[in-house]
Amino acid sequence: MTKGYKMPKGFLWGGAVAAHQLEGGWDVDGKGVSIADVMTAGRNGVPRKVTDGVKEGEVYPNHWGNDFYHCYPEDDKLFAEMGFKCFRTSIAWTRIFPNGDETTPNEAGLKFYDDLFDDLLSHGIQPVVTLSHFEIPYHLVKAYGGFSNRKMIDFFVRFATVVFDRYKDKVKYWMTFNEINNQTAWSDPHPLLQNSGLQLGADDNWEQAMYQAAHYELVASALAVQAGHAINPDFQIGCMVAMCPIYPLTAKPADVMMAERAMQKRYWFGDVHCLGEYPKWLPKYFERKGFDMDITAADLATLKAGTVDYVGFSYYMSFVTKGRDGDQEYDFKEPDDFVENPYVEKSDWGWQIDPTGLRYAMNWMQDRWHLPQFIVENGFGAYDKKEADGSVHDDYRISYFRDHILAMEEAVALDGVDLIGYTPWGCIDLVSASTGEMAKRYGFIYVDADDNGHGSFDRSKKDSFDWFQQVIASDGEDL
Ligand code: P53
Repeated sequence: MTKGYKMPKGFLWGGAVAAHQLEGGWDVDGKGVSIADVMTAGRNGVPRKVTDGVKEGEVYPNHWGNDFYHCYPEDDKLFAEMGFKCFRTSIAWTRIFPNGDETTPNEAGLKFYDDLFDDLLSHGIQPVVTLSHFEIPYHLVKAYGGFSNRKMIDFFVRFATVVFDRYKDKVKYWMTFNEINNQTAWSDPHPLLQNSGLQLGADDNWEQAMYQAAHYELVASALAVQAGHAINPDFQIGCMVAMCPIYPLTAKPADVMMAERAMQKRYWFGDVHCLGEYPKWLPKYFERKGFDMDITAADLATLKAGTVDYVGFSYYMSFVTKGRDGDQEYDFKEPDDFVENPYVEKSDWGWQIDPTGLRYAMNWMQDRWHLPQFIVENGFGAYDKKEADGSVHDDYRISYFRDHILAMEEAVALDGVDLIGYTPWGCIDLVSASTGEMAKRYGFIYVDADDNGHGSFDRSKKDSFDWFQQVIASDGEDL
């Protein structure tokens, strides 16, 4: 056993998921079609496809997820048994506003989350809720072009206000947009579709479109923060960034400058969310690139007035980049400018395993954004083998968690980072966001289902279940 550091009293140990990746029930009780419902299954190295609506004969794994929509009472019991203090999930926008542009919400959708939150609370587990986790209503994509359209701000704020008001006594911790900065990478087609509901071809100026959509999202987020605080001043409303620190390959000055620019380009979203203003380099960059941005003075005032209460972030891996000698512009482009890190191992999906990077990132964010932090995703996607007796010996997962939790505890105990909680990703097996696979498993709880939705969907405990239970019971001391 490794000895860790005890986390402070009230620390929120838990687990994290997103509605579209586990609920299933994609067309029940009045739910509309979301982006996630038109994404087919991919595989390791094979991207998912987006179809124009739901098509006969295609495989859409988010339609069934792990059937949490029907199984949550059983799952909540298992979470409670592990000792969870909180559970992060998202609200499927299309359960509340099936098309996204209605004015009256769908009562059956609202009731589902009332029942889910009540059940969690009855086990002493507080819900932590993401408003938009990769699943904008598909109608808003088709009819409005997603967040390329300023009208989306109103639709999002209406959705946020309805659920803030409905769950004001059940939910304290909220996040506006999941991994808002995930869209800085260009890989056809989904980061922009998943994050912002933009469907662009390789010939479109995707980069300008990304900055514009992100701006509207940041304004929408700032308005939601203000609306939420007006509804309940005790709300804690955070941002959510995908934190993958980017290192220079060597001490060569050009490598260091490129890594600095890479960090600026991946994390300016956090500057706006937390500090309420655009960093100085960005308007210069828009000018140099000739991007004609719709950013008004009123928008800038909104951003300043709607800063977040905490930094929610995911951490899975770090990246590395290198400079180009004599290039004054350092126009880092993701993923083209990434290089391999010779010092770390990788998962079967090529994700670089780097626990120290978590501690590094927590220090970096503390110094830059000066806000409490909440690790709302961290975990290890792996192929698991279920033995004949039903057990799953996932020692590789335990070892990933042990190293990362220790790094997190060092950031708190030794470096003074103010950390609200820790919710490992996919605490119960669910559909992968990037590949649509079930085979890329993250859970402490195994779900008997394959990539095509075949299986009993029965739940069982992996070895990591008992291990994480012991971590929580010891407040993080027994790793
Ligand atoms: P999957 C890319 C890089 C880091 C995190 O990812 C990412 C992504 C996009 O896939 O997404 C987050 O399932 C996201 C979750 C997602 C999880 O990480 O691709 O917030 O929805 O499932 C893990 O292995």
